[in-house]
Amino acid sequence: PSTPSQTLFTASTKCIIWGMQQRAVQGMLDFDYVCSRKEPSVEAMVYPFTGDHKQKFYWGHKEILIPVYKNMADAMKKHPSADVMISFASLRSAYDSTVETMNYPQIRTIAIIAEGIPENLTRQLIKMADEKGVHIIGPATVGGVKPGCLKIGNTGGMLDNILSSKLYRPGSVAYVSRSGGMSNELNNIIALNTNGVYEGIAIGGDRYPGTTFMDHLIRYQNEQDVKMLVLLGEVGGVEEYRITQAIKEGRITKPLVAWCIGTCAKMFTSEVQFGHAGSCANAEAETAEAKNKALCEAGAHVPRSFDELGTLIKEVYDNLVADGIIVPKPEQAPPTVPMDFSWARELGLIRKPASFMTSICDERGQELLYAGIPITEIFKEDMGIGGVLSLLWFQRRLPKYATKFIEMCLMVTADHGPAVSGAHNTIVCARAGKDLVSCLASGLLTIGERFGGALDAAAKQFSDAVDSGLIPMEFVNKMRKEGNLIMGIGHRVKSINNPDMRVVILKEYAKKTFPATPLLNYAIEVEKITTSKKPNLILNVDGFIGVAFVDLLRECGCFTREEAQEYIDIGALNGLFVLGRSMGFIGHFLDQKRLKQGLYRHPWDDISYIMPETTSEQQQ
Ligand code: Q5B
Repeated sequence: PSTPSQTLFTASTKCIIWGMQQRAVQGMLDFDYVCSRKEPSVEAMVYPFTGDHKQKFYWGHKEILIPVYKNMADAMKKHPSADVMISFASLRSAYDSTVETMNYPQIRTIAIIAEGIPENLTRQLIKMADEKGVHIIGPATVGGVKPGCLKIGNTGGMLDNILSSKLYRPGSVAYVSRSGGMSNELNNIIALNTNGVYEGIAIGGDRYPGTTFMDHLIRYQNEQDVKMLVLLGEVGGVEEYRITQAIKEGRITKPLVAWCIGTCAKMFTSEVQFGHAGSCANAEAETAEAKNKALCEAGAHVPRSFDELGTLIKEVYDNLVADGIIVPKPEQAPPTVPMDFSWARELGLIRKPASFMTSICDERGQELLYAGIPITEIFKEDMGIGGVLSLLWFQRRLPKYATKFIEMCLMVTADHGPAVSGAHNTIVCARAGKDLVSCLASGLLTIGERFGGALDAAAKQFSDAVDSGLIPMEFVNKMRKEGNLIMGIGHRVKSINNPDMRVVILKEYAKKTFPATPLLNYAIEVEKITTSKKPNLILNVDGFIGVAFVDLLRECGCFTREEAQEYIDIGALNGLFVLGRSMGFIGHFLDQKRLKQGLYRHPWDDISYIMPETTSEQQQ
């Protein structure tokens, strides 16, 4: 870069973030806040895949909005004071977006996080950046940190790490490393052994980093408040020799503690490629050992092993303190940043009563669970709709005969022609041009005690009668005396002369498979009495399912008497008709649409218009 000694970041540095990286942005804002920055370092975000909008973040306790722009041009125009771009672009888009960024002279520093950008493209970016005097940090880096000023993206980890490494206020030690992970190690080592980090940059693991060790060390050399330097190099490349040269030529005069990692490479018989693209020694001079030796000979403080790095840093630091070059400042507690709720809960620091409780389905884990049973098992066991319903409605596996009965109920109630209330409503609604959900809802809303929704009331009336010891005749008389219809009795078209085959099928099955059917037997006795009065006062489909289901709940052995009663009381049984008939209503909706039926208007001749009688005065 044309101005290598430039200070990159100050306490008023403003950045633009490329990419929808909310966590990284929140981390930067928390860092800013804990550093007592006056304003957030993040001005705006650029994300080409959504329209312009705002994202909500925390600034300490407060909530703030940060604008997101679809176009970089808009972000630059609206935020002319931003001079840092932190690019989370993928390795595929990083080149283009960095070239675009360099078209805006306001941007002086670009951090490129992406790993795996082709080397020829990176070299082109470096050339362009050199021509324009732009500093590139990366690619393949976490970025860097300057306490009190700026944290690039995820550098330094979470807030607890920032606090423990004292990155919220500047120290006197500036470092440069390749790796982001190792830079965090350095943050810790430096915090433990000195008055802290002044600035730390991870130049990235690629063979061609945008800026080099030298670029940053020379900057640090020129920063008055930097009193000592730390270099964490790596096996591979010859960059460290430029530093030895600079020390020898007196361009680097501040004490430098240096170590190149990768000395273990000599333990392998073949060439070793470490994690970074650039960390492979192609010649003896590129080995970590050779570079450590050269650094030591040039006058850098080089430990015998990485383990001794901290001790040596402390030794050099203590000497600077003893010489009065560093005067440690009294520590001041940083402002507290509220901990994120989810993190605090993960750490077990807080608890909060949940607003909702649920006990039937859990979708959070690897597999969807219905009442604790993984969905794969449900299919493996071929539990069917009846099995699923038994889990979701009754929270337990019911025996096969019971789940089959549930399925039979759904099958027989699926439809009963276009003339019934619900289907009629669905049809009229469909012909008014409404959508599936509206038409279905319109049909479902007719379900009630007269039509299709008499199951629960039938279950209750009949079971109460049996439980209170009324014989069928007493029950019928009592209901008549009270002026109440018996729920589940009576049908508009079915009668003893025109039996409802749905009921016949279900009755046969229940009698054959249920352990006992006391309530059904009772209802059949009631039916004998009511049909003797009128042939259509049969035990209808609602009534049959209602009473048979009480028998199932009470006799199958899966429920206590109280549990069985609870399902009757909370009104579970109408659900069977609602679910079953939804199939039919949807069928009617599709049918009307398919038949291209127009808007329905009921004919006048089928409506009896009865106006209130008017007096002669009113007529005048
Ligand atoms: N009477 C179902 O009435 C209907 C009596 C009764 C004692 C009774 C009526 C009723 C109870 C509710 C019920 C579910 C309205 C029906 C269904 C699904 C469906 C529908 C489909 C499908 C029929 C004539 C005489 C009067 C009444 C007496 C009538 N019901 N007495 N207990 N329950 N039942 N709903 O034919 O002395 O002459 O004045 O409300 O179970 O919805 O296919 O259509 O799948 O879609 O109009 O099957 O029974 O009889 O009201 O003219 O009464 O019988 O007191 O006596 P009707 P009404 P009286 S299944």
